[in-house]
Amino acid sequence: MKSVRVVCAHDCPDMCSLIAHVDNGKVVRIQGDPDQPYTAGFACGKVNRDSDLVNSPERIATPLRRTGPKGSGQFEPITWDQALDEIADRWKSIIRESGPLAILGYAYSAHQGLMNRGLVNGLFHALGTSRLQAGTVCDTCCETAWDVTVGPVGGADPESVVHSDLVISWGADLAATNVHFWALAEAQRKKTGMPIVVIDPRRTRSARAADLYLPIRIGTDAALALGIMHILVRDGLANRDYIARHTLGFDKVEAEVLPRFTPARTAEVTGLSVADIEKLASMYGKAKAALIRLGEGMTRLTHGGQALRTVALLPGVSGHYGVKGGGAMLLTAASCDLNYAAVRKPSGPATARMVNHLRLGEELLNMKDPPIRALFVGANNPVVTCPEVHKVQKGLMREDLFTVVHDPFMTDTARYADIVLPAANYLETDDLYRAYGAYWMQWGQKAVEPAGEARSNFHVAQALAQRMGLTDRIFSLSPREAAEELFKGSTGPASNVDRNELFAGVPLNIKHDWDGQPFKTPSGKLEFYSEQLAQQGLPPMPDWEADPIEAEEAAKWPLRLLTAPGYFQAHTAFSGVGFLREREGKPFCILHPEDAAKRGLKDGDRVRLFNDRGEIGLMLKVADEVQPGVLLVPGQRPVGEAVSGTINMLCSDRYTDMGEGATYQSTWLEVAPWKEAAAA
Ligand SMILES: Nc1nc2c(c(=O)[nH]1)N[C@H]1C(S)=C(S)[C@@H](COP(=O)(O)OP(=O)(O)OC[C@H]3O[C@@H](n4cnc5c(=O)[nH]c(N)nc54)[C@H](O)[C@@H]3O)O[C@H]1N2
Ligand SMILES: Nc1nc2c(c(=O)[nH]1)N[C@H]1C(S)=C(S)[C@@H](COP(=O)(O)OP(=O)(O)OC[C@H]3O[C@@H](n4cnc5c(=O)[nH]c(N)nc54)[C@H](O)[C@@H]3O)O[C@H]1N2
Ligand code: SF4
Ligand SMILES: [Mo]
Repeated sequence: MKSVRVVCAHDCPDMCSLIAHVDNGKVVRIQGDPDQPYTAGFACGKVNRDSDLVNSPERIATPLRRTGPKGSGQFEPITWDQALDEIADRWKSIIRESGPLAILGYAYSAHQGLMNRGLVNGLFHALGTSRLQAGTVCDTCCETAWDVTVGPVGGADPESVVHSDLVISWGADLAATNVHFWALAEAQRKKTGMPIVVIDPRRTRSARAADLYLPIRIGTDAALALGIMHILVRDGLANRDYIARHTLGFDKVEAEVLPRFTPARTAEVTGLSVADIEKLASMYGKAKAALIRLGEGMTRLTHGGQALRTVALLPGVSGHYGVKGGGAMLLTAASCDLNYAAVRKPSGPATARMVNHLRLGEELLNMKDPPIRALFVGANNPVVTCPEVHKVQKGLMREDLFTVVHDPFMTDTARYADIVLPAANYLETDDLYRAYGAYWMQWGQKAVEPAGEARSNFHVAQALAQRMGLTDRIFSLSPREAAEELFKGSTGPASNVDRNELFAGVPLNIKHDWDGQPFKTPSGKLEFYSEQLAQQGLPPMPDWEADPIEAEEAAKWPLRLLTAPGYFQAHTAFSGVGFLREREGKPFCILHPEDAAKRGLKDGDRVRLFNDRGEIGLMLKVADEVQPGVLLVPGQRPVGEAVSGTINMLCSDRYTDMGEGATYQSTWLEVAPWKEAAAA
C-alpha cells in the first residue's frame, strides 16, 4: 500500500489536495490532505467515493467505432491507432473540402488541470477550427458582470473569513458547492458568534444551517441589493469616504435609482418581508467586515448579469471592500497570471468563427458557410447539460456529421459518436492546478496508470496534433515540461512560486499582497456607472425590472423552474458511481405542498413536467424546500435514469443580459400526473 498526494480535478472552486491510497496499482481510498490548510483533511462526500469512480466497471475500456444507427449505443472495439488514423483522415478531408472552420472542438471543464483542459483547446486553436465560446453554460454571465463592475481580478480570499464578522451566502449553496469555505465560515461562527445569512429561493442545507435565511423570489436579487442600499443611505450607514475614493457613479444611482427601492417595494418585488429586509440591511450596515459569497445561481436567468453586478456593488456602499475579511468573492482565477497562451494558443489564427457553448444544437442544425461537419466532444456531456437538448440530439443525429467523444464513460452524448475514445481521469494523469475559488496552486501527479486503454486529454491532443502535422513544440513536451511553459513571461505571485517545491507536489499559496480589493475597471474604481455597459446598449446603472419575455412565459405557465446541483449527482460526472446514484435517488423534482395539493399530486408520484419545448418524467418530492410557484429539479441527470427525458429538454437557449450565458431559470412549466400514453 502506498499513498500518493494528488489534486482534485473536478469542476469545483476548492481544488482540494487529496491523498490517494493505492494498493496493487488500484486506488482503494481517497481522503482530504491534512497538510493543505484549505482542504483541512477532508474531501467532499462525492470525492470520498472517487475510488469507485476510477475503478467503476462502467468505464469504457477501449476505443470504439459505431456499428448501429447514431444514438443507438452500438459500437465495436478498435485499436487506438485505428481510431486516431480514422479521425485524422476524416478531419484532413473535411479541411480540404470545407476549410478548418467546418470542425468544432467542444471541450470543457471536467478535468480542471491546466494541461488536460488547456491542450485540447490548444489543438483546435492551432488547427484554426471554429472556436468554442466556452463556459456560457456556466460562468460567462457572472464573470462578465463582475468584470464590468470590479474588473478582471480575483475577489476576496475565502480564507480571509477568519477576519469576517458577517458572511452572506448570496445565491450559492455552500454546503454543496463550496464545502471548504462553508467549513471555515462555520468555524468562525463557532469561535466568534459571526452570523451566516443565506439568500436563496431554495431552503438548501446551507439555508437550514443559517442564522438568517431569506427565501428570495427567483430573479429579484438586484432589487434586494438596491433595497439594502436604500436603507444604508437612509440610516446614514453608507461609507461616504470609501464611496468618494474608490467608486464611480454612486451619486447618480443614489439620485435616480435608490429612491424607487423603498423597503415596501423591495418586499413586493422579492417576496420577502419588510422586517427581514430591514434586519439584513441593519446587520450589513453595522458589520465591520462583511463577506458576501456571490453564487452563480442568481445569474442563470435573463437578467442574471444585472443581478450579480448589483450585489457586487454592495460592499462599495458599506466600504467593506477595503477591509480584510470583507468584500465579495465570486472567483479568484483572474488573479493568477500564468502564460496560458503557451498551452491554449500555441499557434493558429488570431480570430476564428465562434460557437456559443450553449447553442450547440442550434449551430449543428443551422450554421452555414461552412456547416459544422466534424465535432470533437471532450470532458463535457451536452446531451444532458446543454439547454434545448432536443436540438442537440437532432444535431448529433445528422448523418453527415462526424462526431468523436472522449470520455471515461458511455454518456448520453457518447452514444451519438462515430468514434468513442476512453479517457483517463485525474487520478491517472499528471497536471498543474490553480484553484478558481481560492488562492492555491499545486502540481498533482497520477496515482495509478489509466484503466484499460484509457488515455488522458493531454495525450489525445498531442497524438491528434502529430497526426494532423502540427509542429508546435507543446505537442511533443511531457506534462511537466509543458507546465514549465506556463511560467514563461508571466508576472506576479503565481510566477514567483518556488518551482522546485511546486513540482515536488507541495501545495503553494499564491496570495497577493492585500491592500483592499483592487479594481481593474477602465476607471480603476468600483463602477456603479459603467460606460462599458452603456456602449453595449445595456443599463449602465444597477436596476431591477421585469423581463417582458419572462412575463409572457409566466402568464402562460404556472411554475418557475429552479435548477441547482444535486448533492450526490452534480452535473453528470459522478453518474458512473452506483453508490452516489443511489444516494441521490431516481431523478426527481420538488414541489411545495400547496402546489402539489392543487394538482392532486403526492410525494413519490411519477410526474410529467411540460412546456412548449416538450415533456419529461420525474419522481415527485413534496416539501417546503421551495416556495409556492417554484419547481426545483436538482442536478442534470442522464435520460436513462429518469422516468423519461432530462430537465434541459425544457430549457431554452436564450442568452443572459451579459456574457451570453444560459438562462435555465427563465423556464416556466406545468406538472401533472405521469401517464404512459401521454408520453408516447
Ligand atoms: N460539490 C460540487 N461542487 C461544485 C459543483 C458541483 O456540481 N458539486 N459544480 C461546480 C460548478 S460547475 C459550478 S458552476 C459551481 C456553481 O455553484 P454556485 O455558484 O453555488 O451556483 P449554483 O449551484 O448554480 O446555484 C447556487 C444556489 O443559487 C440558488 N439560486 C437560484 N436562483 C437564484 C436566484 O435568482 N437568486 C438567488 N439568490 N439564488 C438563486 C440555487 O437555489 C442554489 O442553491 O459550483 C461548482 N462546485
Ligand atoms: N438545467 C441546468 N443545466 C446546467 C446547469 C444547471 O444549473 N442547470 N449547470 C451548468 C453548469 S454550471 C455546468 S459547469 C455544466 C456542466 O456540464 P458538463 O461539462 O457537461 O459536465 P458533466 O455533466 O459533469 O460532464 C463532464 C463529462 O466529462 C467526463 N470526464 C470526467 N473527467 C474527464 C477527463 O479527465 N477527460 C475527459 N475527456 N472527460 C472527462 C465525465 O465523465 C462527464 O461525462 O452544466 C450546465 N448545465
Ligand atoms: S470539495 Fe471540490 S475540490 Fe474538494 S474534493 Fe470535492 S469536488 Fe474536489
Ligand atoms: Mo459550472
